[in-house]
Amino acid sequence: MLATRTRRWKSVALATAAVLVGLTAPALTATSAAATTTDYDSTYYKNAIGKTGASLKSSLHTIISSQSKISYSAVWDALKVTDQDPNNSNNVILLYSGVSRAKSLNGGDTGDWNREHVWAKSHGDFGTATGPGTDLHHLRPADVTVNSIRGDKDFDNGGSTVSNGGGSLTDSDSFEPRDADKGDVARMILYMAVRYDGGDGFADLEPDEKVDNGSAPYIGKLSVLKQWNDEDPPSTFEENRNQVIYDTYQHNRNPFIDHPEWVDAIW
Ligand SMILES: [Ca+2]
Ligand SMILES: [Ca+2]
Repeated sequence: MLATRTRRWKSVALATAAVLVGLTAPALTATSAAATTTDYDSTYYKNAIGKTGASLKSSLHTIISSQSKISYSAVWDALKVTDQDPNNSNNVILLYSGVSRAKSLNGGDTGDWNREHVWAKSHGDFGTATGPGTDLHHLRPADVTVNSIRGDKDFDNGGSTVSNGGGSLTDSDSFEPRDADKGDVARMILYMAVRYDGGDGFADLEPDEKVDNGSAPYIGKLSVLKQWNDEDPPSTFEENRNQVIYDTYQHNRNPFIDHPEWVDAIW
């Protein structure tokens, strides 16, 4: 069951229309993610509601750290469920390119899809041991070639067109997903930052403002991720995979899919 969601604009800037006809069209600009309520506020998120900043982040860490974990080999079959094409149950939808591809084409050859770590596993060097490297909340099916082009780059705007990348761009030190995946990427990265705080034998993952983080446990750029969270609110597809992960696999949720306004409340 999907959580019901009520949105309202927290703040809306109305550009003043020019009085004289023909000069300027009125513009309506959303300036932050809409505040939301979900079915989980009085239960799952009970201890986080009403908090902001470090207090909210700490509460959410405790809440989402209660979870089941799966092995890296089990991730293949899980992705065939979490990312199933709603219009073709034989296929999955690939991150970045947005194409629908046969579930049976999972593998490592050109034309296959494989397991994209949106939080690149070299950033904090957590590998594919059961833990952050097998956390479905940031793993997505991606085209093998596009996944290789993204590599372990940080996220930022700009670059040249990625071949078969659905409109994604890249340059020497960063990757920009296609518009429809920008918010998804932001919410996955920030989920990882809240979930992994160094207390479980893995690095404390955090966002920062850099694009040359290398193997440090950071991913940038935070200011760009915040912008992407605002520009690309959670879709039905994204909400569904959050629900499937919660119901079937890990029994924890990505708070930023349920409450995208919590991104600005923390960062
Ligand atoms: Ca999206
Ligand atoms: Ca962290």
